[in-house]
Amino acid sequence: MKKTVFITGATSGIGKATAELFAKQGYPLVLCGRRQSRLDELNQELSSHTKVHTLNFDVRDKAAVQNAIDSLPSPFKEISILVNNAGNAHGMDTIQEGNLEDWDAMLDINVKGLLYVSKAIIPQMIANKSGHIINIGSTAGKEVYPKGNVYCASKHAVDAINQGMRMDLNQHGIRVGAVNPGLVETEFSAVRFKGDEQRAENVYKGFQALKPEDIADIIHFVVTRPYHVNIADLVVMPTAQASSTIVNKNL
Ligand code: NDP
Ligand code: 8X3
Repeated sequence: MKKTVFITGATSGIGKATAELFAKQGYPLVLCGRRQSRLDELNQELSSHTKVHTLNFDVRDKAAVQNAIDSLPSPFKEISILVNNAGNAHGMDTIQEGNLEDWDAMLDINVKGLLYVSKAIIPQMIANKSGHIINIGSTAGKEVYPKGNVYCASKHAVDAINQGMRMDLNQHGIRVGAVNPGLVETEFSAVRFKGDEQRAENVYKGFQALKPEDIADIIHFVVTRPYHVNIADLVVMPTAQASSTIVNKNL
């Protein structure tokens, strides 16, 4: 029997591609997001491969997070692999022009949401003396770029939380690691630019961005290493990208 994988932000992009890959490998899945129609579609699409349970909650709502996880039926209760993926950038402004609601969204979702989900799942991993947590960070958690201020801060926080989690859970035999992608073509920029499709498309124009399937593949590699191997921190960029601000559009 394969281990149960719990994926936040499974309705789109990296989370969805990860759900699809793990489903094909036969892992029981708990898939989370806020868009119920997408959760239903995923459930229908993936149930031919594996057992799927969907949970609809906003990671910002700590009571909803705990209730959703408490509500899991017994075949899904024992979570062995947690992929902390839900998150987005909201806006891209100088600090002086930044929007307070965007700042709240990024810190509440990318940082506090990740903490709430982890806090609800870690106790049973400790009780089972096993578990694997993969935190989806970003190159934005390794460097800062102009107008990236608060998004970068949120991902730097994920980097710190990843390290802290690994230290604190070490005594319990729980593996913790981060996957930090560069530019991946998903709904990320459409969310960041609030539906301005042209602006979102321009982000990925003129070079081959990473695909969400590339990150899913890496997450699968990370979790299929032998137990004594923990990929603690991994950075992956498109070949065309050298840093947040250097992208070769002439390849
Ligand atoms: P998408 O916008 O395609 O997916 C984001 C996912 O997060 C969706 O499934 C969305 O589901 C979920 N989500 C967003 N807000 C909430 C919330 N408040 N509560 C619950 N779920 C939420 O973007 P990506 O796939 O690109 O992003 C996934 C992760 O990867 C993020 O953490 C992002 O920061 C990170 N990342 C992305 C990169 C990129 O270039 N695309 C690069 C580096 C890191 P729903 O709306 O249904 O709730
Ligand atoms: C997403 C990558 O460069 O758009 O985390 O911030 S970037």
